[in-house]
Amino acid sequence: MKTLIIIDVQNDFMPTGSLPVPLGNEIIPVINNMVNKFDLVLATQDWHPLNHVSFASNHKGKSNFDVIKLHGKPQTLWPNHCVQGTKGAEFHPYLNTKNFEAIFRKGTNNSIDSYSAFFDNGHLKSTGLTGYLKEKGITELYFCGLAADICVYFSILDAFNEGFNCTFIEDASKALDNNKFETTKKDMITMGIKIISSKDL
Ligand code: VGL
Ligand code: ZN
Repeated sequence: MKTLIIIDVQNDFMPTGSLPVPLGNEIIPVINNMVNKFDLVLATQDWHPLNHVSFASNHKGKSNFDVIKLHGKPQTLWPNHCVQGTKGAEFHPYLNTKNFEAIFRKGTNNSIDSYSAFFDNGHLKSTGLTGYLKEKGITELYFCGLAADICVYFSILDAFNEGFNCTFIEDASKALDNNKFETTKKDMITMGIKIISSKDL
């Protein structure tokens, strides 16, 4: 069963949002035009409480994009984004969500960040996505969305390590930092993850 996982296509990651991904809005028509090529379409939402540890506003004296140590690991501090129940956390209004079979929310625990659709950043807690996919016998996953160098990348890494066959759809994704994206792409190629264009589907 050919399965698409659409990562975090939410208002706050759009050019007019609080944590803008350059040209993030350009992927909407690309995604809408390809969803019918899949047997199953799933999506994620970054879904933070207002007191989330990844927000610079919750750390006295810290600024957006500072990096701190959290549970012994580097944590980037972000502007407030995708706060549960706000407009910014909603899917982009033009994204066709009609055929989404399920939506997985992540980053809901205030004390740990979660870039991947599968696990939090400390790999302490699963979102249940692996179990959901394995129960359905799914082996082949396609990924797209925002941000290509962060949440899409970490979702693909986890999916690969969970034994799924992974493909990244490049023109249906945009990166927050294009230099970092080049590195993550090399990583993906080294691991044997396929990188395609939606035209190849
Ligand atoms: C994301 C930074 C913080 C993402 C989420 O969806 O890529 N990036 N939270
Ligand atoms: Zn976030």
